Amino acid sequence: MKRILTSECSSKVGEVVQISGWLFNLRTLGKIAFLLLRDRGGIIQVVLEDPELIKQIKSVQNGSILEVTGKVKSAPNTQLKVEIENPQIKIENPVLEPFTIDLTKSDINAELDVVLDYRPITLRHPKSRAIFKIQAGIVQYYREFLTQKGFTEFFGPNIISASSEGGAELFTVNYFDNKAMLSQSAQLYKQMMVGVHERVFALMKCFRAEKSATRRHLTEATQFELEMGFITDHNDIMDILEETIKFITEKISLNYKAELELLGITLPSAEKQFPRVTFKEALQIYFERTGVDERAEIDLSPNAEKELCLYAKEQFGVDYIFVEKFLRVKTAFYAKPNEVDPLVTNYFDLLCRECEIVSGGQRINSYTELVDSLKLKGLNPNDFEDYLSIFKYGMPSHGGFGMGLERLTMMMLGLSNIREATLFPSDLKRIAAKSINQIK
Ligand code: AMO
Repeated sequence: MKRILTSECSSKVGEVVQISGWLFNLRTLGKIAFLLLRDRGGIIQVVLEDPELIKQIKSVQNGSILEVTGKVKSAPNTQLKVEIENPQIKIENPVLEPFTIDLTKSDINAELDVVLDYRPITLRHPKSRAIFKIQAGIVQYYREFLTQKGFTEFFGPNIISASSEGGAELFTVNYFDNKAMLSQSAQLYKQMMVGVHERVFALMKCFRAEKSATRRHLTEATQFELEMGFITDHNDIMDILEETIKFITEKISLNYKAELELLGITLPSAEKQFPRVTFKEALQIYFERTGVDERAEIDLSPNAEKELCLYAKEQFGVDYIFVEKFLRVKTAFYAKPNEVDPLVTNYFDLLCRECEIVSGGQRINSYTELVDSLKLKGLNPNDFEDYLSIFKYGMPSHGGFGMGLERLTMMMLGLSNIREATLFPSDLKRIAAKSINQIK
């Protein structure tokens, strides 16, 4: 008999089917036992009444791989509205060691550190699975939307020979007899790709050797990268970003209802227009609302970001807010200075719920201006030779953005730590979830 999925059983009431999956849990109630079997379609209840079978299965640990053959019966009170009765059960691969964390409880009652110590297994918890199902959906809809809008996906390099962002936040790796670097973003490559396809996007790993041990920083993150040519200014980039977020939100709320319900969350509201305030206005709003005077600061503090999100929610009924025209001293060398006020750039951040999830803007597209800007930031134009060459051979006005996948997932799902939205997080204490102390 051919295996079917638990989710396909509802159309097979009265028929004998074969399903395979993980033993999620077993409960005995007097002479009956209820076995829950999990596969990628969901969790189905299997009713056991044969005393011999119950005795045999009772000794099998959760997580064991089972093949169940039985008759599908309607059961309106169960998750899939059907259950399996009269089963024959084959133990395909038994679990021999009991697992110390109970995955059948509605939440894993353990500290995040413990959850990460056992990451390959704790990822199997239904809530964790729901987070990463939704994350995969976010990626799918990002691709779908931008492809519709005429963007071409590209795959940039992660091993590079010069910094892509400037700054010291770089990991170096031994590359045979040379030193190479892990890319901080696909910045230079996405700009190069504008010369090729005009509109491009990518989903790329980025590596940041930042010594920031916060709830929202990783050393290996994933970025949605986007770049497009023939723009008027950064407003065109904010427009496409806003449309992208609206599309993703609508699709996730429509197609991931079960996961959202399981997680008990409401997505950030994105229907109304996202407000756009300048950096200067943002600090003024923060001051007026809290009395905290950061108007002389050159960047937004985490508290200011949080307050601006509250402002957007209260005043505009939306959980997103753009802050634009950052000070030139604080923006990257490639950010285009504003024509009216050259002390600020046509650069923006998008904040959601409590923090920045996207940075982007219009880029400089003149060769000489770029060389000057590199020098102004203390960078050596010789290290950017390939990149600079595109500006000699035809570059339209262009701009783009970088959006952290894990940051977006964290904020969309209201998670308290970015590591919950990262399968195998690396940070100051861990490499791919494994504690550095354990590796040594
Ligand atoms: P930026 O450095 O602001 O901009 O990064 C863009 C977005 O990437 C995510 N992000 C991170 N997520 C987790 N941990 C980190 N350490 C981390 N660093 C960045 C955030 C952030 O908003 N090249 C520019 C983008 C551009 O101008 O197109 C850049 O990389 O969500």
